[in-house]
Amino acid sequence: MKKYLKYSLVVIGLVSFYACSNDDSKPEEIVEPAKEATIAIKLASEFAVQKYGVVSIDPEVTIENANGKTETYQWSIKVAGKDGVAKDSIIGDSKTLLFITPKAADYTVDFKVIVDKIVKQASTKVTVSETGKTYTAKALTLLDFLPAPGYNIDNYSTKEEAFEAAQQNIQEGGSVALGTFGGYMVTAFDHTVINVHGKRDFTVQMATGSTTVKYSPVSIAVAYDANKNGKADENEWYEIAGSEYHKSTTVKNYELTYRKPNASASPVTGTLPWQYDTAYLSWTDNKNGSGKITKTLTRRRVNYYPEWQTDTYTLKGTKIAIPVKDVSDGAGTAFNVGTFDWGYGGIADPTIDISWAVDKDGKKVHLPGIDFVKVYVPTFAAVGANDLLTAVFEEMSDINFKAAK
Ligand SMILES: [Ca+2]
Ligand SMILES: [Ca+2]
Repeated sequence: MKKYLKYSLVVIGLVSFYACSNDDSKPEEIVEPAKEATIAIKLASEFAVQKYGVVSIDPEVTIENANGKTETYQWSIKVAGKDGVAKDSIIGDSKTLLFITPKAADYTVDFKVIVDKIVKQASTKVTVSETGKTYTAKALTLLDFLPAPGYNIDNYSTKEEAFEAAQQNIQEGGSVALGTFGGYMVTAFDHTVINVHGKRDFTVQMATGSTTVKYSPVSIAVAYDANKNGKADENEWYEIAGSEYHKSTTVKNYELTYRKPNASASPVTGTLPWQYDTAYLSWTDNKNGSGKITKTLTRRRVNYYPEWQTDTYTLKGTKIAIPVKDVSDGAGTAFNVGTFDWGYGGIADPTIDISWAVDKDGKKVHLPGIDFVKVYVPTFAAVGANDLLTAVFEEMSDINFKAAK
């Protein structure tokens, strides 16, 4: 082995492999030592931005003699630790840094390019100024809202009334019922929720169920207002790909059309005592499926269908299977309902990392932060006498938010 040590590291890797599988009788290969990689960085010395604003820091990086090695990037700032000693806090690992911070100050941002064992560093200064505005951790502005049918939705005769009531509930810390599959709401924060590197960023709290009231987790989509027009444009939305996203039972681009129940039709009683009207509310989907939602005896006086909606309406999203098990020997009076592991609202840990966002093809996207969040019900299931699985929104907040001093 000793005779090989004069060669470069690259060659050692290759030779070690041969040494394991072959005896020493193999003829020597003469390989020129590889040239060391060289890295050159051009980075502007100063940037300026307002707090919660995004500035793109885009260095020019030239690498020679990389010998097939891929470069890695690291952006960091110095942050005072609990002991008062400044430590490097990593804030990015892609070539371009989308810098955003909640605190007005001067930041020295360090940049490292690493190729194999060669490291090149550069730094720049970012001046972050105040905006004069005050901010809140919670998303309090409702932009859009449409519940799916459900026994617990708030009914109003016009869409405007329903919207106003939901907006007021959000601002006053109340709740908003979303019904069953596809029911949604879109809310806006008053600041861009920062996608903190390597950390979860916001949380979606939903009402928690009981023995008789069962709720569904909710799916989440996020939008960064990239064009700064204050609106969530169609091409700015990305879905949070949680634990169920890649499962074979998950149906992307699912569409469910609900039909308004005929108020004068006679109820079609089922065989079980709670089945008040088994033909109550018809639905069809875009997978050739169809069926009817049963009205339960307890809710017989409730209108499940939003009164302000016309004869039919369609809701869309990714449909996720949720385990639902009758534990009442088929009487339909008691159920165990499963949950999802991570990446959804209304689960044990409803904190979301913005880095889980994916595009329409399921490809990960990097967002510096998000301004808008859509919450929708991804399940379509009923739990017998306890009626439809629905979801009830309570609160959404930026978990890394620090109130201005
Ligand atoms: Ca994050
Ligand atoms: Ca926009």
